[in-house]
Amino acid sequence: MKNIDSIGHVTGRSLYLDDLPTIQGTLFGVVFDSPKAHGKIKSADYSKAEDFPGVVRILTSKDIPGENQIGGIIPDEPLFADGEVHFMGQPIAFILADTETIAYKAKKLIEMEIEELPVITDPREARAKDQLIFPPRTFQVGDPESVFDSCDYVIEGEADNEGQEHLYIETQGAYSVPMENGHVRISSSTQGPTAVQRTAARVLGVPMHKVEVDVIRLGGGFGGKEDQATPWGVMTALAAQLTKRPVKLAMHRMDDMRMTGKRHPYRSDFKIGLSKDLKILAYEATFHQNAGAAADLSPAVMERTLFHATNSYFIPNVKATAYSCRTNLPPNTAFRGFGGPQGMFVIESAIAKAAEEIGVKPREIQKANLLNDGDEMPYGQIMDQCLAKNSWDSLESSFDIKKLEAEVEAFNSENSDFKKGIAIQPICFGISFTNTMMNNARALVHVYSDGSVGVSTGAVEMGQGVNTKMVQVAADAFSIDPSRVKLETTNTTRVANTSPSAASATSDLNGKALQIACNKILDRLKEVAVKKLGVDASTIELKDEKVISAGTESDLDWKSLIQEAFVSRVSLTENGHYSTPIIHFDKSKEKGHPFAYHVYGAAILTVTIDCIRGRYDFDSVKLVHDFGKSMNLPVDHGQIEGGLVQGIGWMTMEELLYDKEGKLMSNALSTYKIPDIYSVPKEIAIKHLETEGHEAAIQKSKAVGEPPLMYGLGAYFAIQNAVKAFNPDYQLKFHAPFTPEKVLMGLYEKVGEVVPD
Ligand code: LUZ
Ligand code: MOS
Repeated sequence: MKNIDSIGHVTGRSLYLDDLPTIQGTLFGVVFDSPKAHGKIKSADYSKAEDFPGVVRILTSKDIPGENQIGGIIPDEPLFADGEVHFMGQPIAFILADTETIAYKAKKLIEMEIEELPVITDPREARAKDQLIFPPRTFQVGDPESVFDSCDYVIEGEADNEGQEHLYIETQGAYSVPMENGHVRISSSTQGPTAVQRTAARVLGVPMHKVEVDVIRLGGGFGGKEDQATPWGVMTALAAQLTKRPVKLAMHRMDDMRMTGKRHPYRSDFKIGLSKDLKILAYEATFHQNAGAAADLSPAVMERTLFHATNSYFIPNVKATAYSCRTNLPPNTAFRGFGGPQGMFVIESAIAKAAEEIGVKPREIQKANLLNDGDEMPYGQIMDQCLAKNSWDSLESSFDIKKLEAEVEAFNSENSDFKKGIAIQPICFGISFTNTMMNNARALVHVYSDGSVGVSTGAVEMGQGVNTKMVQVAADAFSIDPSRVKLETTNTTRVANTSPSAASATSDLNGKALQIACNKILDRLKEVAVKKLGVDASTIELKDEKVISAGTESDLDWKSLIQEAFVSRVSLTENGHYSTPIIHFDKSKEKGHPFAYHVYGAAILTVTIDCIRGRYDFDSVKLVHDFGKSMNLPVDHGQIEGGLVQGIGWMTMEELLYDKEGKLMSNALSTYKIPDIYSVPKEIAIKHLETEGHEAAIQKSKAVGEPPLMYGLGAYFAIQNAVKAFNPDYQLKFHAPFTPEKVLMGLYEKVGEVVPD
């Protein structure tokens, strides 16, 4: 089935927040944000701005009737800074004016004196100064410390990664409309409508039922709107409540980039011990997560780093410790992979360094340590239906790795100005919110008397195609044409208490809830048919819009059956609730079974570097991916291609830079470069791992949102491999992204020379 949004998207007819018709009297909001990364607000003078013609009101922390608190996991983040500022871009005030232009002009008239305090941007420095957001956590199995002594090889090192800007095409925004009796209706570009609702209620000082949040669709989220769409929804709701006028905020790109958090940079240490036959016997990792100035989702992100610290490998002795470090950057947040990629980068770096020192190829170590059924992960889950080896074997048999390597070597021996590099990247990603409680969803289904169907779920469409999958689920359950099914907006009054659309779990959770709702209606419809036709209940089925009884088509079709049910006063509405079975996790022991299942795969990445200029092109990425039984291959391929390219971007060209004062230097599309059509791999070959799929996956079609991003990790190692082919003096370094500048430095680095990082 085609993505139901494809025509709308290419013709520009799909509606986004900024396309909503503006109601007469709407005010436009612009955020006044901190110009300093850390300091005390000594004085604030809004009078000139307030007097500017067209300015209606300026809101600050003093105007908040409820709590000035938006922290979701830890209550440590004010909506508006009060007394102190902790990062550049922190909201301090909200200017409301008749037009956005006026609000921007007034912003310049605000006078503020800030006494500067020391700024920390580096997580190691933060840890040294005891600036932790919450206490560190350790996942451990066995005892690596006692095992290192008996290892044939022990290798230590550091591996660092920088952040990543989400760069959703649609920037953050919200449009709030005051309703009667103090109710407010928020249209939000959020992955988490309930988070917006809950937080707005808290800040406005009203019960949640007075806040309705509606989401049509998002022009991309990637995690950036899991938590950080909330402040804008709340600010506009507050403003609507106080002014009794509709209030809109549609952020400009540079405001968005400056004020919002990104993927977490990490600074990490590793120690890996191997036997002569390349078995990894022990692994230690210490992660320093750059959380930014407040917790946001950092506790959960850090947890997922620990869960994925060993990627697809079985290691009997592991100790992984993580520190969430408070710095004066915007609070970093969810980003596709959610800390998993950061953890996986470190083990892959450790393997690359070990391979170099032992004198083998990284793939030999990777292959020798792949997970098997029955292996215990450091967090206690015993692997079953494990496909790490199957993926690798399928990669080897589908794409001749040795031949590809030989081609790279042949190219490198014949060329001096260009070199090729190759890397293999296996992945293993756990599916479920790591916070067990969040793994539930609901769906509301109406069958209208004309046989058309309206479906509401907690799923937010953000380009990933979840609405298309939901249409498929409902159409399949009823065996009706998909054109009869309409996906409604995501709305907190129709589906309440939702988890955000995140963790790759949205189709599974909401799809299963939807199946439950549809099946309840279906059961009632069958009873109606049995009565009407006077046949045996056990032989009734609905197929292709026909009622089949004992294998023969009856006179009843979908429409007449619905009519019959309607006149018989049978309910045509149902609610479905699904919560993932089996999963559990005990934080006091750091053990359990947190994931419903894992998604596997393996990729071969080949790159050509230009040894005069330092630039590079990816020739091809060939991969084997575990889709389960994909329910929509075009949609799933879209996720593979997009995720892969986003992962390569993070590892290569996307360079997020803050200066020592905590100011974002790469603050616009002119200075922050993401992959475009010219820089994507010239070939992306996707092979499906043939499997039965997993029961916990919707229609056995496994989660596909985040896992493919991690194929991109291989980009770093492929480039490094090419640099080494040109310059044998080059010393392996693990500090992503591997920008063209760094490639150039690496190409010409000499033994003993210290190259600035
Ligand atoms: N969000 C969250 C996520 O709250 N918990 C998770 O485990 C998660 N995983 C991936 C992406 N978002
Ligand atoms: Mo996410 S990182 O919003 O699944």
